[in-house]
Amino acid sequence: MTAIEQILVSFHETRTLVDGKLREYLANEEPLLAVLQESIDYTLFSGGKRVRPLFCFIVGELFGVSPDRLVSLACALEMIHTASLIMDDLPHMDDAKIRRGKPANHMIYGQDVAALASIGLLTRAYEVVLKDPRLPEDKKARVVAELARVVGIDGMVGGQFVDLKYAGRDMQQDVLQYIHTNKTASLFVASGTTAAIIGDAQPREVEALKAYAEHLGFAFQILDDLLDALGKVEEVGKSLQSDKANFVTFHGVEKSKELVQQHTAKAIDAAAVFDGRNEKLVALAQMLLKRRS
Ligand code: GRG
Repeated sequence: MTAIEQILVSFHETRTLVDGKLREYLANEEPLLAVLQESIDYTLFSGGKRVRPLFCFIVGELFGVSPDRLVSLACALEMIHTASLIMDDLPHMDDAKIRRGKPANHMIYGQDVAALASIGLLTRAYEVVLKDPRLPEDKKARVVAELARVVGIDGMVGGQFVDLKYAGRDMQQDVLQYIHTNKTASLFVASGTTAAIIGDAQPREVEALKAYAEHLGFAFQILDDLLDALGKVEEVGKSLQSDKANFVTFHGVEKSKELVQQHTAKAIDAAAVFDGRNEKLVALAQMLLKRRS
C-alpha cells in the first residue's frame, strides 16, 4: 500500500473510532434537551473530514501511543472544531447560510440554539479529556491548558476577532498572517502538541510538530480561500465568501497556489526530524493538497 492509500485507510478508521466515541460522549437522555441534542448532532455528524483527530493519532503513533488511548483527546479536538464552525456561521460572525452542502446550523435550529450547541460542544471537549481514565492524570492539566489557550483570546477567539474587525482590502500582510495563525493553524498545532505531551515527546520534537502543523494549517487555509474563490458552492459545500479579504484577494490566485505548495513543502521539511517514521506526516500533507472541499 502506498503512503497515500494508507492515509485514506487511516481517515476511514479515524472516522469510525471518533464518530462512535463522539456519539457516546454527547449522548443525552433528557427529553427537554432533545432539540439541543439534534442541533449538536446535526453539525457534528454532517460529513466533517476529521483531519484534526487523524493528525492527533498520527502524532500519537510517532510516540507509541495508540488511537484508543488518544480518542477522548481526538474527540475533544473535533468538538472544538465543530463548535467553531457553528459559531463562525452565525449572522453576526461570517453570516454563512450553507455548511458542508447543507443549511448552516442556525438556519435550521435558530441562532439561540446554535450558540448554545457551540458552547455545549466546547465545554464538553474539556470535560471528556479531564474525565478520561486512560489519559495520565499528571498530563491532563497541561493538555487542557493548551486546548483552552488555542481556543481563547491568544488563539481562535483572537483570530476571529481580528478577522471580523480588521480584515479589509487595505490590511497589511501581518494582519492576514495573524488571523490565520490564530483562527486556523492554532487548532492544528494543538492537535499535534497535545498528542505529543501524552507521548512524552522531546522539546525539539514538539518544536518540529509545531512548525509542521503551522505550515499545514496555512496551506489548508490558503487552499480553503482558493476553493472559495474558484469553487462552486455545490462542490465546496459552503457559502462562498469572494467578497471577503483573504489570501486570494491579497495575493491573487497564482501566488496563492504557489504559497500552498511552499507551505506544504515546509511542513514536510519540518517532519524530517522524525526521519524513518515520518511517512504518515508527509502523506497527510500531500493528501490535503488534493482536497476539493
Ligand atoms: C472555538 C467556539 C469557538 C470559537 C472561536 C468562531 C471562532 C472563534 C473561530 C472560527 C474558526 C474557524 C471556523 C476557522 C476556519 C478553519 C477552517 C479552514 C475550517 C474548515 O475545516 P475543515 O475543512 O472542515 O477541516 P470539515 O468540514 O472537514 O470539518
